[in-house]
Amino acid sequence: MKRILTIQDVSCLGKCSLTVALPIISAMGVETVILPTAVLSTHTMFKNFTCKDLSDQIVPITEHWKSEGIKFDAIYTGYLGTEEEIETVKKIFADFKTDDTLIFVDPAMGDNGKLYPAFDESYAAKNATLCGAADVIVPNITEAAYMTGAEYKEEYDEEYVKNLLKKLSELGARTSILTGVSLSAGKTGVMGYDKEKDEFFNYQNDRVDAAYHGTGDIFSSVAVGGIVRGLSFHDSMKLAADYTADTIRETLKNPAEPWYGVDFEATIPQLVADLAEAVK
Ligand code: PXL
Repeated sequence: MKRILTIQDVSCLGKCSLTVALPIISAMGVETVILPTAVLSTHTMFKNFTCKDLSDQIVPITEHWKSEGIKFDAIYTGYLGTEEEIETVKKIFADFKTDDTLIFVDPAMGDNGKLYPAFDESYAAKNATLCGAADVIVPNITEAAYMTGAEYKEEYDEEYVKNLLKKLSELGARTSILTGVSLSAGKTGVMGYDKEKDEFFNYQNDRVDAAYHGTGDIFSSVAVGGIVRGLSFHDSMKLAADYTADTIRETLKNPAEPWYGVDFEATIPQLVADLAEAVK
């Protein structure tokens, strides 16, 4: 069985970061090793959340794994609380990367043109260096603009997205994937760039007019799970984009839908079936 290490916080309630990565990647038939960087009562969109930083545990935990000779097929990072944590994570990449380890970075730090409350421009610059140590990065347009210094636009064309992807690729990763890219009315999806092949790829889906927290983490979990299960980047992005859109649609059917996250639990059986079909 393949094995992914994912490094993110535990937001105990909130349907994001590790509480979505662990169930989704496990359901995709991949062992999921977790490295919790902090424990929060909820994600940071709630008021008055508690937060216990666990960064002093990261080195002892990974040293133990090293002494056991543990290897990972991929290392997937999401929301990281501080710049120091990003530096520690870079060392983990250097310690555990082999020729067969995919480094997948989701620089989760903002949306809709703004950084999350905990972050500033210096944090965004540090996240850009983490992207430089990755094979695959999956920012949204907000995160990409902060990391590259490009202008953030709500309305844009394909040229803008291609330029942003090229700028992202200069950070260092071979494959850059922009999420939340809408290239025509009623559609939304992802666009990627493989700098070694100098090739763009694009997948657009019907747009669902609702925005929920945690959907970026859901997309990334499925994308990295799909790649590790042997899907091409393009097929993996398609699986992840379809699952995210279907999950939002499913959530909207629930009259008691929670505002803080999506009902991804309801769509896991379909994800498992779609993955089985895709890897045939
Ligand atoms: O979904 C990204 C995320 C993860 N973890 C925490 C967050 C957020 C987004 O706000 O607050 C703690």
